Amino acid sequence: MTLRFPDGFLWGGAVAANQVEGAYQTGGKGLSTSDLQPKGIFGDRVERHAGDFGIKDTAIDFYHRFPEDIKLFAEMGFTVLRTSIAWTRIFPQGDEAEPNEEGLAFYDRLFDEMAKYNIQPLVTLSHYEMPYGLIKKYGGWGSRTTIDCFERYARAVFTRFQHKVKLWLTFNEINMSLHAPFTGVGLPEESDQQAIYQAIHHQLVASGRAVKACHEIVKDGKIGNMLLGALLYPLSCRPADVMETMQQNREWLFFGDVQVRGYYPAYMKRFFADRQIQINITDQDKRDLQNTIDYISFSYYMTGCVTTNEEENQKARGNILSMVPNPHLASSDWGWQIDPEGLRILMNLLYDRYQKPLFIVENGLGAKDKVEADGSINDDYRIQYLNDHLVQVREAIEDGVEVMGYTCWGPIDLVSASKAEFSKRYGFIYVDRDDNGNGTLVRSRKKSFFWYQEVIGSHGASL
Ligand code: BGP
Repeated sequence: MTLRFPDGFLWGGAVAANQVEGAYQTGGKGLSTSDLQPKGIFGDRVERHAGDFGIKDTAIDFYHRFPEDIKLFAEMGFTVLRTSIAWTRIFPQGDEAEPNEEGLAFYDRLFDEMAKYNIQPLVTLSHYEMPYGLIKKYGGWGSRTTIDCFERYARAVFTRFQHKVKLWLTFNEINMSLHAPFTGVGLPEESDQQAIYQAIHHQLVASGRAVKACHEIVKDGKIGNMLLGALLYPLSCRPADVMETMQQNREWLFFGDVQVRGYYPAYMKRFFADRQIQINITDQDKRDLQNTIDYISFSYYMTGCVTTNEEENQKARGNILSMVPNPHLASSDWGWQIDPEGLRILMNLLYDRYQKPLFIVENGLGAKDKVEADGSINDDYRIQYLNDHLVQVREAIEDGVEVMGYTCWGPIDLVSASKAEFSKRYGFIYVDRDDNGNGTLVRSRKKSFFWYQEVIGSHGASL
């Protein structure tokens, strides 16, 4: 049997505004939550003053250098590029009556540049950032006013870019709000579960409203959700471990269940009751939630294990979620366990559960790269990781899973989200910059650049 990728399968990469653009105070942009977290999404929140050092302030200066970068993506053969719009370029404080023309004009230029090479944009409305103005004034997603502001923002960008952008996503890794409340819902880290779930509810309502607006405004447009694909396995076959694993998987699948089905799943009734959480859900909220997404997108980096054994639990590690290590898997330098087969398992699980097309919008290996004396970068470890994962995507397609495309994370080196480091690199394109902000920002092609070019050129046959 020859396994193949379907016609129309989109190939590309994914970046996020706050991790590449820089220019954090240019063009009328307001401060976002990301600007206040110079040490990453788990770092402390700080007040910013002009001239403070934060690696994301310049990032890779994509704001000014995007024509060169898009040209390099085109050289690899990209047919899609996932990026996000910085909400604060469009509504600097979040609650203005009218959008900021300079911000809109920037994204016009960016999408026009992509169009020159037939690269389709896939745009996330909010990737780990929101206007700080909405937090100061209303308390972020704790307030229903934020829902209205988000809808105004979504309608403004759908209207402006309706002919240039057909593929949209609402909130990046919406389930991360549980682990990084400030980044996810604009609440203090010490917020209790009651406050966090109410804010998440508001975000889910806003997601529904954005879906409705997209369907009204963007002809032939499609809008999806975005989940951190946090697949968990039981560490043992003890029924208690299997049960605990099911419960923990539900904590993230819950978001997909609401966004795909349009209502809260039955299991959340007991989940909330056990924790004395009461969500205020209005009749209008219920109607808004019924605007369900067209496709499911997700990130996939690793899997982890769950156990009810206290001693084993002490070994939990991994810097995004606490997972118990799987003894059968190797780890990246950052402790993320590498599991290509898990991607096939996850894709089957999501497709069985939802019967909606999937889009893998993030996948990749963060690693330290070495520049050789002749300037070459031989990132065979990255090639191996991506190759192994793409082989499993192809298997999942053969299993019957409908897949729209694949955008690996960080096709060009960028600032890492979790710790705002620069030395954790994902790119096919090297950017000369270090953790202290030194470097020329000059771009160069790594070995993986040519590998991916061949993969895309052969539509996956070279894998
Ligand atoms: C996801 C985020 C991205 C990204 C990626 C890699 O969670 O959506 O923004 O950065 O993870 O994580 P990191 O940058 O911490 O290595």
